[in-house]
Amino acid sequence: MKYVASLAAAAAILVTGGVATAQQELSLGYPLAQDSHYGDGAVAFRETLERLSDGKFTVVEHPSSALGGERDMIEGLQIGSVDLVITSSGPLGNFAPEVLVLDLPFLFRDYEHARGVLDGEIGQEMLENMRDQDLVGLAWSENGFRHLTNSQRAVDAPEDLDGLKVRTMENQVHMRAFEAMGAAPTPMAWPEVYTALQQGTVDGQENPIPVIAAAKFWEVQDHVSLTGHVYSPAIVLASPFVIDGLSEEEQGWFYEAAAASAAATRARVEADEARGIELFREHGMDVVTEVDKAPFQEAAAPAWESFIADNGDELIQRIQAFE
Ligand code: EAX
Repeated sequence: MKYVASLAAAAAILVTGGVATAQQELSLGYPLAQDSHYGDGAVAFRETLERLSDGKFTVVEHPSSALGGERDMIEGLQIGSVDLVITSSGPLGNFAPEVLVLDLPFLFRDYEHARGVLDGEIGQEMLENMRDQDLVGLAWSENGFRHLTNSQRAVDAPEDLDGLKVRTMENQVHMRAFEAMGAAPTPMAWPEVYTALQQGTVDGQENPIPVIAAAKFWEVQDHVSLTGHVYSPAIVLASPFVIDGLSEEEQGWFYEAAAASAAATRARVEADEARGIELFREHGMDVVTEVDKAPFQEAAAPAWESFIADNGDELIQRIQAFE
């Protein structure tokens, strides 16, 4: 009922050439500032959808977690209080457990591998299956390979993580991996992270270069280690309340807008990565660029074992076999 009321409030009647068309204003939430890879993705989504639909659908951006944390926004899609979301896949496994495989540390070899799997059969199956969770997966987008930052010391081996309080996303696979690597993982929603780092509630956090830059973590963290311990997908999601009932052509506009969004986000991830290390150093951070990944991978192995015990390894094998 709430949705119907808000839709009615948001809908205006647009009269073009004597034909009355309902115009629909849609909310698009994302966790980062507008000047970020998600912001670039949001602009591309908005411009593409408005162009394809000839203004029938308009999009209002709500950056910087204005509509809540990532988990809150996903719940909002399910009940129809939020229309569109760009989010990391961090909390997504709590809704669609199948995607948890993507969170395994050191699963993806590089960007090409990750993008290929997500845009290919495996990723597309996952998007389709999200319908069962009252979510419409429009396209996989990108956050990037995650790296560790902290306030205490330069980290270049798992031993350096010993006892370090590291904020992780609300994701069981990530928590298990950090525990196995010797850290003390503390799950926390994104909107709380900056303050937790500032106040020393946690010593560190891990995120891709574009997120570290967008959040200006140099203000609260001294050390960065390019551990690249896990690839972090992002996703463009819509509420079934928006998509259901649209014609096939209209639905197609949303998928096309999401594809344009993912492309713009990935391009910005690449640009941010190219200038990230220099930017961090300019802001006084100590950056460990040469990290030997093998010992981290070995230390994180128990996270794989727990995952396989619960879910088997069929999907892992399909992903690893992807060329
Ligand atoms: O989506 O919570 C996180 O660490 C995410 O990577 C961040 O919100 C960007």
